[in-house]
Amino acid sequence: MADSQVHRASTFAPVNIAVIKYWGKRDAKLNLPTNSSLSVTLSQDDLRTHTTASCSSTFDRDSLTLNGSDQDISGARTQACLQELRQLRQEVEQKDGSLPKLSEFRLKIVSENNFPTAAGLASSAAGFAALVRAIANLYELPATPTELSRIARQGSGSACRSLMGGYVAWEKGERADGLDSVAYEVSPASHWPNMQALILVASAEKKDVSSTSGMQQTVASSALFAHRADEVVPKRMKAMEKAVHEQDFEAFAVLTMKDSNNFHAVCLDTQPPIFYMNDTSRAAVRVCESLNAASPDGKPLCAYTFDAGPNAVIYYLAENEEQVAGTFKNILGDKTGWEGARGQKVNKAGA
Ligand code: 2P0
Repeated sequence: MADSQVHRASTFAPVNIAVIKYWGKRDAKLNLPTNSSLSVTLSQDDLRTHTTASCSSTFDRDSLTLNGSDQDISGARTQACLQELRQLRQEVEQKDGSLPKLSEFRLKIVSENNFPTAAGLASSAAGFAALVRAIANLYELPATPTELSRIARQGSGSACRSLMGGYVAWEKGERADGLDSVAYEVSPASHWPNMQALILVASAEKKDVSSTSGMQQTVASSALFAHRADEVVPKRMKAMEKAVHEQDFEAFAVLTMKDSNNFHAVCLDTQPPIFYMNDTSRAAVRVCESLNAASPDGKPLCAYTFDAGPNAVIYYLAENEEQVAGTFKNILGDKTGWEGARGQKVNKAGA
């Protein structure tokens, strides 16, 4: 008799915000980056994707819904993730013949984001990380977070960094097949527990230029880009890992702000130019700069960073909450183009 049972597994994956940015691919098909990157994983209690993966002999097609609407999963990136996970399950089934043949069943994937999709809030990162881990859990794969990061990377580059909590690096790798282009934990969140992030939403609308096409245009046309990828980022990766290991907020803040500005400079140097930051974003930079200029010991109190959109993420230490978050929230009260703010903790991502 055919097995009509529905097998199911669920997981959460958090958003990560890079402090050394990924921008540029050395291999678009395998989704391999031109430079390494480093991010901070935010608490999954707030911004996160929740995904349930199920499979059954009764399902007639693979499907994915996001916030209730059916998604196209025929793209090469999603297919690469599904095929690889199925193949790994097949290998497990071949070793243990008593296991149900889940690899032969169609998959139903149901995802919910609790934040705006594609508005520069790292939705694809949390989305693909949750998709890959939910299916890996469903298939009971004996894979480590680093192994899963290699699969999630093929869905969306930044997703590989959302499979771990705390401070996470994505090593660009040297191999043409991408097997060494994976994420690793630099330090767990508990190593630097007073790190905080404040997300300032300037616009929750979908961004004009997708990251994928924006970075391709940058690689093809920016004269500054090679210098960033070859010279600037490799030095900053080392310096940022050191700053995290030593809990050196001054170094962390300076590197974070410089790398955000360098990334937006190569966007501006792209043909046609890409403007992710707007006047509201620049106002946040000025607030941050004036807070830092007024710091009693001359050391930065906060650091801004902007991804592929106008929203700001402000990193600061808990002891400076009142000064930093208080100042930004007062400004928000003046309605200067901000739609809202969300304080984030940097916690360990749960499995
Ligand atoms: C980052 N961003 O490191 C950088 C900073 C945006 C700016 O990773 O083409 O959506 O899916 O691999 O991961 C956004 O790029 O791009 C990104 P794909 P992804 O977080």
